[in-house]
Amino acid sequence: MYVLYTFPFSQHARRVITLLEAEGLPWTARHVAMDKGEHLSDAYLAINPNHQVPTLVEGDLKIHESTAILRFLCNRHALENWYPSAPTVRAEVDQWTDWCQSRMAQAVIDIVFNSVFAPPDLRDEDAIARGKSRMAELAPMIEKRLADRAWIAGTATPTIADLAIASNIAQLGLAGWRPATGRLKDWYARMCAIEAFTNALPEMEGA
Ligand SMILES: N[C@@H](CCC(=O)N[C@@H](CS)C(=O)NCC(=O)O)C(=O)O
Repeated sequence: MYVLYTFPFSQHARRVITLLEAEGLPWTARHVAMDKGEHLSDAYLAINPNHQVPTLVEGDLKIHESTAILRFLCNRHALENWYPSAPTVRAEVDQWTDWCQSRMAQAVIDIVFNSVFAPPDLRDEDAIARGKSRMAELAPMIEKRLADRAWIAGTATPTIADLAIASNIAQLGLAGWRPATGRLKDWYARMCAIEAFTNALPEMEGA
């Protein structure tokens, strides 16, 4: 049985929950009270020194980094559709998954944290502007890549790259940012047709 340390508004945890649920893997959630600072406690830091969710635990095994967790689950349970083993396809899945983490994630945090979660006196308007400008650069890349394909890596079904990117797009919804262009919008609608994905979304006005 996997234990996933999680928090409802975490876009990084959401992608892991989607995969666990979509594949019917045995897991249980362990809520980390981030609003009360539990992620900074010694007990949690012993599990994840980065004071972040998600962390996947199974016995002595502890994995942080949501995309590492996704890859681990796919490898262990032979989830070929979500993480194809053909090297050229896998390279494209890895490319977009890493792109999501290295290019998109900070823009999403800049926008959503400062528009929604930060106390009003700590909101950083420059960070919001920086995030929006970055998203204006990144969203057209997805739009362009989807020109000849339904899913980002050109597969017949969604992969962990779609899952990672869509988790971030969903998070942007909290700040009122929604996919505006045709293919991106249609792709996001396809993701939302995956029950496990929409079930993993938090209930919140604007989302
Ligand atoms: N690269 C990490 C990022 C995880 C992350 O940023 N988690 C946020 C919640 S979505 C968090 O726990 N933030 C608290 C902190 O950084 O102290 C991953 O993909 O798992």
